[in-house]
Amino acid sequence: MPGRIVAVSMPRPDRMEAWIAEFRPLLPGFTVLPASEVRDAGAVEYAIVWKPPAGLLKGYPNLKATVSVGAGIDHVAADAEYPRGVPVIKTIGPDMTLRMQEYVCLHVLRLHRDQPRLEAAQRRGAWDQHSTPTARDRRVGILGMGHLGQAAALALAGFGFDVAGWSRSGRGPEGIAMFGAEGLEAFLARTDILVCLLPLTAETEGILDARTLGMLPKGACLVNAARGGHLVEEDLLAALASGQVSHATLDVFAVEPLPAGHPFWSHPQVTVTPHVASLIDPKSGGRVIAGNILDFEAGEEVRDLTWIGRGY
Ligand code: OXD
Repeated sequence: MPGRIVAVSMPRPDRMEAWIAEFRPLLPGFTVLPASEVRDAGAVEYAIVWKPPAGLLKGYPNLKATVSVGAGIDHVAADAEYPRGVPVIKTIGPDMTLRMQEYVCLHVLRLHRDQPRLEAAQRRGAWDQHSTPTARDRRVGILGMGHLGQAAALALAGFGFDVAGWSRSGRGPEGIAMFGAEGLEAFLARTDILVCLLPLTAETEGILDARTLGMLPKGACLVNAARGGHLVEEDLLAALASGQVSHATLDVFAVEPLPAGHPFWSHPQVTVTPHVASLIDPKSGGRVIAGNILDFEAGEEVRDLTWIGRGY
């Protein structure tokens, strides 16, 4: 008899095995099983998921909470049958935050220092010596000032960049200029390098389109480390062709893996990375997830607990 069950569902069985091996010793009192091996759906109290199949979670009548193996919960919300009263716990540990800071700083610095142009020059064997502005003359804008957005903004400010943030509430950390819901146009107009770290919701889907890209200063750059659904891909291709956007660094795509032959793969003004900005690993992620489940069980506050449909 498995007793109280934690069911795990992930699209890649090879990765799921490594996660389950981490969870088992960290969740004493629970039987941790792949969802496909659960025989008594009524015994499932927690589900740890990444892109769960539609309808899976509504099949657990005693589910107390769902855990997203990542900061985003859009992959859970995508299940129209999700039992709305069941909370979702996001996974945002210190390692994920650090990785996102690293990714954002790496790519903002790369664009700031014109590295794509230097790399293209190297391929041509050209000595393309030119100077770039210093960080204090480069205006970086972070779209989405949740936990990861704030951490990225502070790390960039540490390099001396002129950093601003945009969030619906307009609230952000001390020292970062903030713009609220009404200030999107002004925020974009002062942004040379735009970094998208928004959650994907009905309100933010397609936010990076011809209209908003057109509000950036001509020749601005984009880094999207949030979700492919934020970006209207054809609008970006048009903005790159017209010079409105000079370079885009994309970690996330409407369809992942990015299909073979997609124009982004070979576009000289696009850098593609395979959704690795803040890829969570079983060692550190396992501790964060198990800790959140145990806190929830003990009735303690879980900071990253939310509900589907709450907005962003
Ligand atoms: C996440 C991600 O949501 O890596 O954490 O995309």
